Amino acid sequence: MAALTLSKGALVTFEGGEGAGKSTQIGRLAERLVGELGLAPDRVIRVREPGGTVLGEGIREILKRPESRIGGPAEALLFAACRSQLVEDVIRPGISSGKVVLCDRFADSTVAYQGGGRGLPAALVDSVNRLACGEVRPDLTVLLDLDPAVGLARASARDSGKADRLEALDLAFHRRVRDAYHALARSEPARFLVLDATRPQAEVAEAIWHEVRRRLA
Ligand code: Z5A
Repeated sequence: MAALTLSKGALVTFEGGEGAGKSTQIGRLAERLVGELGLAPDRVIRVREPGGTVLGEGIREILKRPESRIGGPAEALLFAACRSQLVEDVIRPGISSGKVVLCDRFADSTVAYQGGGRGLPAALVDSVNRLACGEVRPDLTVLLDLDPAVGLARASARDSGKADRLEALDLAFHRRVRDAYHALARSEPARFLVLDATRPQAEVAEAIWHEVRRRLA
């Protein structure tokens, strides 16, 4: 298992279905990296996918809008365009300058949603991810795992019942996404930390902190 060290930068990605608690846990981890580990605030970067750049935020709006008509391959390419720009503008420079980059979704999301959910061929998904990420790979990926029915209900409660284009897809789609995440985690056990996202927020945060500290030590 590759150890993250404070002398060099690191990429920690958060994955899982809607409402799994990714944003919540990224916020908690960022606070502890600064407050407990003593990293300067500017050494911790938080980004989200799709988004994090002017291009990415623009495409995000199109991708989420319920009325957008986007086929599977176009969807994969749009997510890849966002990722490519984010890697170039923020992630690669961040890691090179010794920062800890906390990313809300990354290439595994395309494997899970466009591969598992939409059924695009794995080879196609791999090639767009390779184009978008280049040599950049997460040092640690936290997979927050929960039944999609529970996650969608959480997201819906948070957003007053409004569902975006992807959230509105049926439960079977979201179950395929979850299965794809499980397969990814099984194929790279050293990179993935899989946590039961139905546990209380504080317990999930503690498990993440334990793993991050162990790797940063
Ligand atoms: N997508 C894709 O298809 N392909 C790709 O390559 C990429 C993305 C990169 C992005 O949506 C969509 O794009 C996403 C996948 C797709 N779509 N779908 N469907 P997004 O960025 O808007 O949202 P998201 O990434 O799906 O996350 P989210 O719904 O915002 O949820 P979250 O960040 O994981 O959860 P949260 O906001 O931290 O928590 C949700 C609520 O649950 C909130 O009220 C919390 O207080 C509560 N919560 C959090 N933790 C707990 C625990 N432990 N117990 C109880 N309640 C909790």
